[in-house]
Amino acid sequence: MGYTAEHQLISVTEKLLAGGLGILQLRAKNHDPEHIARMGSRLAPLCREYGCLFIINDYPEIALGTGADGVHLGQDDGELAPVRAMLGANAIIGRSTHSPEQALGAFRERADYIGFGPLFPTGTKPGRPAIGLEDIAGVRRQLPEEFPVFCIGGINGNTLPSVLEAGASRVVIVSWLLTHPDITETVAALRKRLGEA
Ligand code: TZP
Ligand code: MG
Repeated sequence: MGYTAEHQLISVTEKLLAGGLGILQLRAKNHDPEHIARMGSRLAPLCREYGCLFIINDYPEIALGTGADGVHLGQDDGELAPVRAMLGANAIIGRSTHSPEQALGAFRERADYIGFGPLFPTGTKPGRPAIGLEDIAGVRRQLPEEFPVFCIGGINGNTLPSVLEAGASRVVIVSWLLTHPDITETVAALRKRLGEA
């Protein structure tokens, strides 16, 4: 990642944080671990300054080395227990889930939160079938109320009302936020709306 891309990442992050972002995940599929570690080392203190949790996707050892709050694992990223042993009881470990069965499985292996989706088709995860909104209420019902379920995938200003109506209380939004002309305002408005949901 060159200087401009790094600078852009920091600048976008500052805009997100200024709007009151609650959690930031560094997900950089096309970058090598050294770059991810370098970016993580810059983003971790920035997030802390704003009181935003910071999670590294895919690499527990980078989460450990950068002082991130935790790590996010996909379905193919192995068992959670060894990662917990590496990062400690206070680390936040999340898991991506794509069905009610996987959601329950992640809860049982003691994930701290799950991502649930993609609800809608999304260019951020091409080829991954959308699961729709029908299962959100069921997943919410089968898990304790305080267990965080983050609905993800294709959420934007148009789809958000239906996602909230389906029972979601937390959302992950990537492309809609990052392409919005006013990122800070949009995060602030979303926070307000989700607080009311
Ligand atoms: N996993 C399921 S959907 C998704 C990930 C990482 C990306 C969601 O991105 P967007 O751009 O908000 O649709
Ligand atoms: Mg992964």
